[in-house]
Amino acid sequence: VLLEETSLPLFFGWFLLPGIQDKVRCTSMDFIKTLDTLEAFKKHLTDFTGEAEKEVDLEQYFSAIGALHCTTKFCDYGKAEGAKEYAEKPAVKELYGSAFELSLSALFVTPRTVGARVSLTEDQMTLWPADAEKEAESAVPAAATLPAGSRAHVSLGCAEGVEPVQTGIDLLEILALQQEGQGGELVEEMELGSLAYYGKGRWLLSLREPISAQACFSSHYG
Ligand code: ACK
Repeated sequence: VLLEETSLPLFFGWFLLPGIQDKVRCTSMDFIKTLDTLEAFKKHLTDFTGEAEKEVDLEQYFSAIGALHCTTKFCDYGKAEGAKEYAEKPAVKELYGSAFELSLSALFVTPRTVGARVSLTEDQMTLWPADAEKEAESAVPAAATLPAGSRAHVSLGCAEGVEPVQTGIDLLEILALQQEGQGGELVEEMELGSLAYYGKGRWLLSLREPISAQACFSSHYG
């Protein structure tokens, strides 16, 4: 076996430190619980259930994700395009193991996923792969037209049968609609921030106060 290939991780990313993981989980749970009670959400319930008049318990609907992280590069142990090049980038080598403060600026929910949007700083962008958005083009045609870093997120939960890779795609879809000036009707001011609806069960809560999350840049072998 080629040692070089097997030595590449499943993915590189920022891994949230334990204390802040709990805080993020609690905040997203609060949001989901509150969303579930809103009249506006109930009005669009069929997005989630497929049937009218059916109840949904959002807390049960999504299953939690293991260690919270923000993926930079999915390497698939070297099988993903550009994996080796990414691992060899000077910034990746230099910053491996370093601490960062991620800014979680929004929470979003769709019938598939729950996640947090991460707003990357210029420094953090040195670790962001140039084609991360473009790689999602088959799922979100406008993805490549969005600013670099748009896909940055922390997956918080997935509906049954949904893979975490969907969370970033759902975020890109919402941001593409924002860019086109479509949807995003302001639904209500919540304690945590402003809630907007983007159709087809897509909800985005822009946090009044972004959550600052300490994270370590590292990799995961799975
Ligand atoms: O929530 P995530 O960012 O979505 O974290 C997990 C992580 O890698 C381990 O599976 C992400 N992931 C999976 N497949 C891909 C892919 N093709 N492109 C980008 N990220 C991916 C997944």
